[in-house]
Amino acid sequence: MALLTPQDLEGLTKQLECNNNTIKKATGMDIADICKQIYGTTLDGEKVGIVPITSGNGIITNFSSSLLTITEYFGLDGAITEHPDVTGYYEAVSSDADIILMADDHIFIAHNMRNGKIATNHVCTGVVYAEIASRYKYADSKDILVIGLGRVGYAGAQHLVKRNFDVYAYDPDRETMEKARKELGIIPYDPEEEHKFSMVLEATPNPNTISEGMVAERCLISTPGIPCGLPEDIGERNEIDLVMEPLTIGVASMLYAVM
Ligand code: NAD
Ligand code: 2YG
Ligand code: MG
Repeated sequence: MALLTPQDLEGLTKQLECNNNTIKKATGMDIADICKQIYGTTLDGEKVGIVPITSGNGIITNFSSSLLTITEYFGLDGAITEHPDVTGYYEAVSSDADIILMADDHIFIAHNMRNGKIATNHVCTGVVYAEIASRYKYADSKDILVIGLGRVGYAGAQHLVKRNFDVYAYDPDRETMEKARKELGIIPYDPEEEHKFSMVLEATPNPNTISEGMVAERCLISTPGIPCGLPEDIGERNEIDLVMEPLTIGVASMLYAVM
């Protein structure tokens, strides 16, 4: 799995504000409104314990401090524990944290200690980016394209099917496509075919996954994928609203999911 780098997290607040403006312009709602709509919950100053985790590839510089910035941006009372790992977890629980945030190389969770709810970053990221794409004001139909059906994209596609969109999807992995067709009822999409979408969810770890034949002249591309899958020239030739941000939107979704 591709891990975040400290460079991805540079200028996080600016990236957040810029994306929030794009989302408002494209959907009429901001990130918090979208999360409230998805989960039917609100945040109310909860205490969030952020536990650095050293296992595997270890601490990512700025990861915990970025989580602190995000929790504070959404009006919560965040704190990074002094120690990492089990000692840090003990510290967070002992200091009465309502929600614990922590990640190793495989899974990133939010756990609400009050109500027992637990949420993962990959599912919450897929769901929130899918919801953003689906709320595009200038959509020309209910057709929506999902590019990449891994942990994030599969959850996004599932969310869109539940919301009754016509969900087309593409992943080069045949078994993944077959599973998504059988389990979710997605419509298999062939990237060689000319079918232009005004709403796109891209969730791959690769660049240049989006081609001219896939996108309507005016469209919303909602993509958690790092690096960005949209080639620069396609962005220049079309009127594209691009939502793309490395951490905040997914974490907001996790926080609302456990309320
Ligand atoms: P994953 O490895 O589980 O899935 C990636 C999928 O993309 C795979 O199924 C792969 O076959 C598919 N794929 C590769 N090239 C493709 C192409 N050209 N067209 C279509 N599909 C293609 O990864 P994941 O956990 O789902 O994460 C996806 C991306 O999202 C990664 O870059 C990850 O770092 C990023 N991510 C971002 C956030 C965020 O908040 N921005 C959160 C979580 C993950
Ligand atoms: O506590 C730390 O500093 C580290 N143990 C954090 C490790 C996080 C690893 N996960 C990722 O890089 C992502 N794939 C998931 C993060 C979500 C946003 N892209
Ligand atoms: Mg995010």
